[in-house]
Amino acid sequence: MSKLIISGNPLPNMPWEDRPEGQRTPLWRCSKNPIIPRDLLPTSNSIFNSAVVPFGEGFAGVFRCDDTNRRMVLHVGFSKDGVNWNINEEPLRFECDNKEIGEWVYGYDPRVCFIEDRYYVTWCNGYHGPTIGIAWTKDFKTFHQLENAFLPYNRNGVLFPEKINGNFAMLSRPSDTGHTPFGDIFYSESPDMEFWGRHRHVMAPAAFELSAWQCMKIGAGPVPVKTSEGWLLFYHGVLRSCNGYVYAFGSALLDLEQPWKATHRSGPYLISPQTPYECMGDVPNVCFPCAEVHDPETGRIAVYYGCADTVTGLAFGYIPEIVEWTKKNSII
Ligand code: BMA
Repeated sequence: MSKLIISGNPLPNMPWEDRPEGQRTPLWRCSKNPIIPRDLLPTSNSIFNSAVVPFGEGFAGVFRCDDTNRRMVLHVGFSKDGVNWNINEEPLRFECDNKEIGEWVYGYDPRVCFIEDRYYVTWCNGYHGPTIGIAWTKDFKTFHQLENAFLPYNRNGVLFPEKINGNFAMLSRPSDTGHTPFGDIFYSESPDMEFWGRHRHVMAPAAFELSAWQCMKIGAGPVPVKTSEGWLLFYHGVLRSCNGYVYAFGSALLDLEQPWKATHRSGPYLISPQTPYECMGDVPNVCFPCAEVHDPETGRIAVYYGCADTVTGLAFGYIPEIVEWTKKNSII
């Protein structure tokens, strides 16, 4: 194969650890995991399923910090190295011209995506049930909230980092009000970040016999990474065991011009709950990726993922290896 081309700005200061000796899978865990403890804030019950992007000389993020009332709230954080974080004690509050939309109910599982000249936050926003909220910021101080993207109920709204066919594009996962026992990934486009349409089906859960970790529901994870072999998407998949839901994640490649067409999709998972901090916590057995940072020059990628709905973990890999692995192990 000719050299894989990876989009994005150089990021030589990204968090990184070399592959441990004997490690055979394409992603390996950070030795400092969990990098964010549950009680980093005086009022936090748990900090997980959070979004990180390069910002200024370092990194910024929007974090899901459930508080000790067990309310789901978002907080802004900053870091020099992407590993050690300072998270604002005050919750993030969005500015919104429309009171009906801007009224805060709850928010969780944020993603942050840089498009053109600003950072967009998408999150699971409480509005008569969960739906996808959208806001933008340029400085991680003031956030401007826009209309919700979809009707309730929806989760896992993940933007593409550039327009597709002239429109903004987003993956999402229609759901229900509870612990949804189903879920396919869909794709939608918008000319203005307000009106969303051209909805297309992307992927359904896999057949149990083919790939059991993703046989009940699936949902997009971090913002997709553009490569010459397609959009690299990490996504979570859920299996229902006799002890409840188990969340792992794998990878897929989506067509560059028609990203609702998945060309490859991994049968094996990349990361599944195996360490104590992934297997024990408020919701045991959850690995839930929401963000990535990468350096196109070296092909290095770091994936941020929530662990057991309690703490935040980090895993490392090389994009060209992950792309090759996804193709080699594809179930489509
Ligand atoms: C999903 C979301 C995630 C959570 C997961 C496991 O429905 O609520 O925030 O990590 O369940 O509890």
